[in-house]
Amino acid sequence: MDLFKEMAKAVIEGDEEQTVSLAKEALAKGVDPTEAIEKGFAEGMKEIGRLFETLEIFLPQVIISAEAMTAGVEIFRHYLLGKEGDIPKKTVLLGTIQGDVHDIGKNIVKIMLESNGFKVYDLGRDVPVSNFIEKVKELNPDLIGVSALMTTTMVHMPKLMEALQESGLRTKVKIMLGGAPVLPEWAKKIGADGYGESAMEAVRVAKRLVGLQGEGKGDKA
Ligand code: B12
Repeated sequence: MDLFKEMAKAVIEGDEEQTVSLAKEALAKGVDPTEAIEKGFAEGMKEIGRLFETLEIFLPQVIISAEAMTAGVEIFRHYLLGKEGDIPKKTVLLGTIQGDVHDIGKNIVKIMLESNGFKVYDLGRDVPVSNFIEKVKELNPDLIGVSALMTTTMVHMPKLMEALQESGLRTKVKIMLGGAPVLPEWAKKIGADGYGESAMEAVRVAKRLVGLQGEGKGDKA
């Protein structure tokens, strides 16, 4: 079986030892971490999503798979952080929106941004709109990245846009949205500067928004 398929299988089976060991194997073989995460682990998580939706598995199994994926991704994170240079960095304030505890995708976006030279302030998950505002004031980031995985929580994104307007911060910071239910048209409609459908796309869009090179199809938002 090829390595990416084994990585996906390990996530599906919720085998944390195996995700860690396969991540190490991928690094030893010189496989690109970004590709390994997206084509290996993330594919496994997609299948878990499908099985959950068709009621073939239940929440505890999703949690176990999520933990296995996180453990594997962490191996790549350590590796990528070790390769960082000292150049001044553009800053990104990142978080999963209010009411939403899904942070696997956001954490992958974080790793990809960090490994592409951004300094990321991670506010974590279930982040109230007011916290984003406070942190923008405190940290003055170049960009805000917001993730939402539920239709019931993405409704807080326009609230964040409004709060930024009202506090006079909107012109000082760019905003990029993502997460499975978020669409580029919607991001555009609520006035965001960019949208990324994957972590790789997030990096391209982020670079464009802060004036570094890079572009992607999510730019249109
Ligand atoms: C794993 C998972 C969980 C885990 C989360 C663990 C964790 N730490 O994240 C647990 C078990 C805790 C969980 C809980 C719940 N979940 Co859940 N969960 C999922 C599942 C199966 C996978 C999500 C995932 O991690 N995908 C893999 C990652 C890699 O993909 P991603 O998040 O999309 O991220 C990628 C891109 O979107 C993008 N991206 C992500 N963020 C950002 C941000 C920016 C700025 C950019 C540019 C890009 C970007 O890049 C990422 C990498 O490529 C989905 C099903 C699905 N199909 O999505 C349901 C799903 C999201 N969950 C759902 C539900 C309903 C729940 C619960 C309410 C369950 C319940 N009934 O009790 C609770 C919610 C609690 C809460 N308040 O948030 C629903 C949401 C439905 C809706 N309303 O829209 C889904 C769709 C399943 C379903 N069909 O019912 N869940």
